[in-house]
Amino acid sequence: MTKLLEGKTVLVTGASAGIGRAAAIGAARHGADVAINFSRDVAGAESAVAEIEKLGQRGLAVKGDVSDPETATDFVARAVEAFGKVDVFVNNAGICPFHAFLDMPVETFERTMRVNLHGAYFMVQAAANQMVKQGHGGAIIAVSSISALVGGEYQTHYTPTKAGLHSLMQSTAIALGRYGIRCNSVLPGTILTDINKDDLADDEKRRYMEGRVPLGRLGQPDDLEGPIVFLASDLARYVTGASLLVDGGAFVNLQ
Ligand code: NAD
Ligand code: RM4
Repeated sequence: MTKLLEGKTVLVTGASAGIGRAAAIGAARHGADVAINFSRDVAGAESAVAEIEKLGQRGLAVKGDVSDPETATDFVARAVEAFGKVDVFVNNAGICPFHAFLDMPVETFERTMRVNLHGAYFMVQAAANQMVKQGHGGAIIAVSSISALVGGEYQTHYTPTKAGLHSLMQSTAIALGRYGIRCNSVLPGTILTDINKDDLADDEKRRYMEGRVPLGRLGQPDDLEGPIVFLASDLARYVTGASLLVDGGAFVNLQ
């Protein structure tokens, strides 16, 4: 296999499980040293680092809640201390506490904004400052969502954060282009992870969601590995400000 990220240092937020974990392990499979941020799941973080090391790469887990801006500067500083640089930053951490619109609790709305959008803003800023200081460019990838483009009845707090991430990558692509830093997003469809386990425990909803996908199945976390590694790699050297749907065709499936 051609290794696409040989010699690079990759940082991924929220990588103890799900898509973030798949991205971190995928980066290691492609020759990168990988630092992961995690919030609470120590066992998940340790096992992700063990997988990275099993692939012959260096791994590091740094604990921190991304809703606190200091987590961002700490994560980047710890990664630089361990690996000397940051080449790729993947903003993945996110929450989606499904809830109806009319009685959305203020704290659920605010927490979702703070984790998904404010957290991303300060993480991307900290990673970009480090890349600018290094002077050899870099790649930033946000895990946005198909939900940046379409709505969800129980996601009125969540979809604006995903549209916000998509927009953040467009604006940072402009702000950081002169430094050779590329900014793109992936827009996953419905991927089977902890974030939607309860929501998809409803058989009728799960069948409906599966039925919307032309490729005939819901996604798995490692379906995101290739698209994220591609955008991180030099194969995507002239790609910035772009977004890549990774949804089995769900978005285009009108009729
Ligand atoms: P997941 O619940 O397995 O992963 C979310 C990760 O974020 C977990 O590791 C969690 O610990 C971490 N996290 C949550 N709050 C955090 C905080 N405050 N600080 C640090 N880490 C925190 O679910 P997932 O599906 O892998 O989600 C990853 C990303 O993918 C999210 O941003 C989500 O919006 C996005 N996404 C998921 C789907 C899907 O269908 N699963 C679709 C589109 C986009
Ligand atoms: C995604 C999309 C999926 C949902 C997850 C939580 O953005 O809306 O359908 O399961 O979020």
